[in-house]
Amino acid sequence: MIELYYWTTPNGHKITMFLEEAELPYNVHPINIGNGDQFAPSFLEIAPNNRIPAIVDTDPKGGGAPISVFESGAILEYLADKTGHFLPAETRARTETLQWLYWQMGGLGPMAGQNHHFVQYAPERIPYAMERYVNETNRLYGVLDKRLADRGFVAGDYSIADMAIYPWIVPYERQQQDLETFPNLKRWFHEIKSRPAVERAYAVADRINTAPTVIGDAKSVLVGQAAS
Ligand SMILES: N[C@@H](CCC(=O)N[C@@H](CS)C(=O)NCC(=O)O)C(=O)O
Repeated sequence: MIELYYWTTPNGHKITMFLEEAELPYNVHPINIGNGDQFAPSFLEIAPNNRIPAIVDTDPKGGGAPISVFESGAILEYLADKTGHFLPAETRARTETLQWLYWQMGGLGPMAGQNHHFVQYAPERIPYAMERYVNETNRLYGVLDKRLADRGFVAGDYSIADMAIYPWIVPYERQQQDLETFPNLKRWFHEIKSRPAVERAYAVADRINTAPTVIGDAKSVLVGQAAS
């Protein structure tokens, strides 16, 4: 069984997308990051970075003690290796998939995250920061659009790279991006959106929380964290 420590945010959706697609049984443990659940000692034991998502696999491949994993990219890679799905074994295909997974982890995720921060949540309007992250998000959308010009998915068949990227495109309007200017990305986006497993993954989120996470008192939990 996979124990999933989760909240209804893009990095959380990546993992429900995988679990639903692979039809792996899992239990959801909601970690309400707006309430500060990510600082509970029991959560920090498996996710020392006080961020969701994290998993505990109580039945790891090869047996033995449960394995816990944090960082969404590492979780997707772990689950792909466990199931043998959505990450090819052959070296070239695997490398191609992983480089797009890490493109999301090191590029699109952090840049779009800063875009969300400065465009939607910052207590003051800082045009330089807003422009920088909206432009960088736009550049990354352009890279993805070009990549998708002559292929159905970012790396071969539907893979953990697509699962990592998709939830960060869902809020494209709030990121001040226009999908009409990225026709290949738009086609890919709607194709993934209509996958039954993706619909099920987002339905899981709707059962747990439909409110925006970064509102009211949650802002003082989520913004301005320093080492403790
Ligand atoms: N690189 C991490 C980022 C995880 C992350 O930023 N999670 C956010 C929600 S999407 C979170 O838990 N935030 C809690 C906080 O800021 O305290 C991953 O991909 O797992």
